[in-house]
Amino acid sequence: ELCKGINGLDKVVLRESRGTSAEVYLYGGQVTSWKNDHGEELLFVSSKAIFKPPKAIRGGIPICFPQFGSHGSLESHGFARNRQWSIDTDPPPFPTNSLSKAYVDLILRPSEEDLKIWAHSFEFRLRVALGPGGDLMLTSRIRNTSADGKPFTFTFAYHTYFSVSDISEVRIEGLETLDYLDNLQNKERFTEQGDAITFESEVDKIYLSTPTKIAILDHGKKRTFVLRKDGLPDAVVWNPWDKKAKQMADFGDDEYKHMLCVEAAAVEKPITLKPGSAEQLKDLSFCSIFCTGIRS
Ligand code: TA6
Repeated sequence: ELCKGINGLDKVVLRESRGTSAEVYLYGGQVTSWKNDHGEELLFVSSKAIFKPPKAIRGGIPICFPQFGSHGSLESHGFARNRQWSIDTDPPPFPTNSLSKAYVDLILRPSEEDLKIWAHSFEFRLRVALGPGGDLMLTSRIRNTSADGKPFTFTFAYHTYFSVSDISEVRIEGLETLDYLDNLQNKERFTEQGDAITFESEVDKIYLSTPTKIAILDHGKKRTFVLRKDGLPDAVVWNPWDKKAKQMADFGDDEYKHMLCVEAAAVEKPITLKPGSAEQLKDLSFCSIFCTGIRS
């Protein structure tokens, strides 16, 4: 269902028979809402988010492409998150989404202006689907459509903002003992010690070669998010904490307590795509998030 969202921007609303729903803005190809069958919102969007180009929407799931963060010469997190995407009304079958009836395919192709800042022709297909169990599934299929025969290289992330009760009540399982690059310490490499990850101050880390399954446990809301991913070896964990929160115009001063970004990503080893038959169609990434009552 295509309808008008904030500031008249186009959005697609997906509904699944058990009552779960999701909303995707064509601006940014950005998921901004995912609700469970009790109508509870599972993603965080700032009350100060600006739903207006050229600013990316603060919250939901921004798509970082063709660059994650400042890992390159483009604007931070690339340009896909502040471009207008279009709907493909005749999408191809995807093996990963065969179970889902509630889905939409959004397409992004570079404009003439985009080609001036990143000289590679591509087609980015983002499928957003609600699974039969209420899980949210995102699949990205990126094609190199260059006529010049040259490969291109990019970094990527699903910059997912989870809604949490209180950051002090949250822990992440699946990243302990892994290596990470710390964005707060010149992107230097460290090794995580000890148990599950908990939060007491600003965090901005890129965990490397992470497992395909990561769990985010929220004791306050008695909820667990299980993130599964494929084709995306890294996992970024970010919370701006109080000082950074105050510096962001589109983020409330206390909102850091109620959000946590855990992002399926490919940062350390950029992905290279060749044009031409065999490599042209490549399922880049799959990310699904499932939310349940907390494990005992
Ligand atoms: O994913 C973490 C990060 O790269 C942080 O460094 C932080 O700045 C955040 O993303 C938000 O970036 P943005 O450009 O949306 O303000």
